[in-house]
Parts: sequence; C-alpha cells; structure tokens
Amino acid sequence: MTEQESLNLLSQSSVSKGLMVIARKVFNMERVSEKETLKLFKEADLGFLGILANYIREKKNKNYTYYIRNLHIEPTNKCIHDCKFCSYSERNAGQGWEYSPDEIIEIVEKSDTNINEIHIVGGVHPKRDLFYYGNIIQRIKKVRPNIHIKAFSAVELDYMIKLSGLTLFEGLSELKKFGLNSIPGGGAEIFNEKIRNKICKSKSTSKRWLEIHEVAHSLGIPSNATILYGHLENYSDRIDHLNRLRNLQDKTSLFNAFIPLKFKNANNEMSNISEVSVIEDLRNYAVSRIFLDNFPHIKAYWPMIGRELSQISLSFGVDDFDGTINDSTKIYSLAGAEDKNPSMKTEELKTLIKQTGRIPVERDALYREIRV
Ligand code: V47
Ligand code: SF4
Repeated sequence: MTEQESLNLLSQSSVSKGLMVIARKVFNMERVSEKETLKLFKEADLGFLGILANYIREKKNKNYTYYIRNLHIEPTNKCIHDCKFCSYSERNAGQGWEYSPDEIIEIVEKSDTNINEIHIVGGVHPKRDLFYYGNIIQRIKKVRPNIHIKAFSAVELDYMIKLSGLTLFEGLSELKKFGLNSIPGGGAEIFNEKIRNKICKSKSTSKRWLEIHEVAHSLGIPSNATILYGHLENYSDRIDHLNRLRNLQDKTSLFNAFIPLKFKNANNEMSNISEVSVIEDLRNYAVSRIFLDNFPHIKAYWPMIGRELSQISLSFGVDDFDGTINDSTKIYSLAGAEDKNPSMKTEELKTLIKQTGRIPVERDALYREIRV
C-alpha cells in the first residue's frame, strides 16, 4: 500500500488527530518518540497499528518473508540462576540434563547437511567456562566448516568469560577465534531494573547485557535482541526496553533482528500471571516494528506463538519466520507452548508464508538470500 493509500484509509476511520500526526511521521519514515509510542500503545487500535507497522515492514523488506534452515541445540538445563519465569532449568523442571561434547557433535553430524545455522542456547552451567564451549564450537566447525554458529546469550557469555578470568573484550575475541559467528538475543528479558530484580534478580544486569552486545559489535560479531513481555511490565517499561536497544543500534548497527518473546506461564513460579491475549501479541509486534526504525528485521519465533499467529504477525511488522529449528528445543514446550516437538520442513514453512500472500525467501544467518 502506498503512503497516500494508507493515509486515505486511516482518514476514513475515526482516528484521533494526535494519532494521525504519528501516522504521518511513520509514512515519512521519521522516528517516533517514546511519548508518541506510549500514545500508540494506549490509544491506537489493532487495525491502525497494523497499517503503520506493515508500511514500515514493506518499505524495509518488501513482500518478502525470511526463513532459515537451522538447528537448535540446548547443551544443558543446569543453571546457576533462578529466573521466576523459567520452566526449563533443572531447578524448575525437576530433571537435569547435559549433553557431553561428543553428544553435541553427534547431533551435528546427524543433522541435515543443508543447514546454514546452528543456534546454541541453554542454562548457565556452574562449571563450564569459555574454553569448554570454545572447543565445542571448534569441533562443530571441523564437522561443518561453513556453518554459521549463533551461540550463547549474553547471560551465558557473561558467566563463562568471568569463569575463565578474561575481560569481556578478551573473552569475546577468543570465542570469535574459536568460530563464534553471532550472538542470539536471549537474556534481555526486561531492562527496567525494578522488574528485572523481581523476575530474574541474579541474572546479568541490563547494563551488562547491553555492554556485552556493544563489545561483540565492536569486534564485528552481530547479534539479535529480545524482550520478554506480558508479565509484570507496563507499556512504559516495554518502551524503555526498546529505547535502550534503539540507542545502542544507533551506535553500532549490528543488531540483525528483534524477537518479542511472549511470557508463557506453565510450570514456573509466575504461573499465577495470565498470559496476554493474541491481540496484545500483535499490538506488541506492530509497536516494536514502528519504534525500532533502525532494526532491519522483526522475528516471530513460531515454536512459541504457534504457526497461525506467526502467519498473522506477518501483517503486523514481522518479516522473519525463524526456521526449521529441530525437535529437541525444550525452553518453550515446558513453558506451555502448543508445539511440543518444534520442527518444520522447509516446504511447510514456505506454504505457511505463501498462504499469507508473502514471498518466502530462504536466507543465511546474515539475511543474504540463498537460491537453491
Ligand atoms: O532469555 C524463558 C525466554 C529466552 C520463558 O536470537 C521464556 O534468534 C517465554 O533467546 N516464556 C531464550 N519466554 C531464547 C532466545 C531466543 C529464542 C529464539 C530465537 C532467538 C534468536 C533467541 O527464552 C530467554 C527468555 O527470555 N524464556 N522462559 C517463558 N516461560
Ligand atoms: Fe537459567 Fe535461562 Fe532459566 Fe534463567 S531463563 S534460570 S538463566 S535457564
């Protein structure tokens, strides 16, 4: 839809003058302020947010929807932290596991040879340092020399680097030498310190999370960012979180994707909090797309929100469907996600994307198109 068509559509509806001012800014690709974003969260309806978010989505990523052939490996659920929302760690799941380096290599060896990316995220094991994980990365690269390794949330990195007695810069440089290519977006949760202290007190601070991504970017290691939403936070807290990310991206430009993670309430210490509605999920995707004008991609993580909501999210700012994953991911299935064995063939991913009228584009980990 063109800018004029979108404006015409909006002016026919009962949109307030204040919201129309924001709409014009968006159609001129101007940055929206925190105050304006609060107005969007509080006053705009879903249709209005969808038109704005979709306009930006199509300006940035046309009618394309990206997906990747990837494999998720969770090395362990043993963890020094006790995040209240976690359903996955040994403490909360009641059962601990850890793959040995040989078992991890076996998983890689057995995986599809077309895979382009391995995503590795797990618990923060008390005894595993940077060299332990670095050696695993090095061994994976021997098996699959061209694979992109996106591994370890900032919280895992923080601990393994400290345990090895290195500075952040030294630790990340070492990991890069071992073969680390990028960093996933986990561990960000919510940056507001008061809420962070309530839901994951022992975890790396917000300042540290941002510092780790900034140092990684300075070393040429790109990364993703997430938010855990739909628990104790309010709209201002979400905007504050987005703003800290937008400010860092202004400095470094090395965030690839933003991934909103909906709080799931099964089997954790926050089960008393109801999950937010699907409407709220879509509003949150849309506002994220509108605010994060310097993030190239917004990702829907389908194992968490399901296939159908992921399809609908493509009209609310999302342009990335993540990937084929595999069937061993437990973080969300234990927290109550519908899909207990998340795994999708590329044909199914493509069909889901085509059903929404979008064009599926297979990408590599850096969003370069792969033609097969
Ligand atoms: O940081 C844990 C979240 C994250 C729950 O970079 C929960 O491509 C909802 O980082 N309800 C880890 N969320 C996963 C992660 C990730 C996932 C997909 C793609 C990428 C990427 C990164 O999982 C944690 C936390 O925010 N999480 N428990 C829960 N009950
Ligand atoms: Fe550990 Fe991650 Fe669970 Fe927190 S969310 S307890 S850091 S596994």
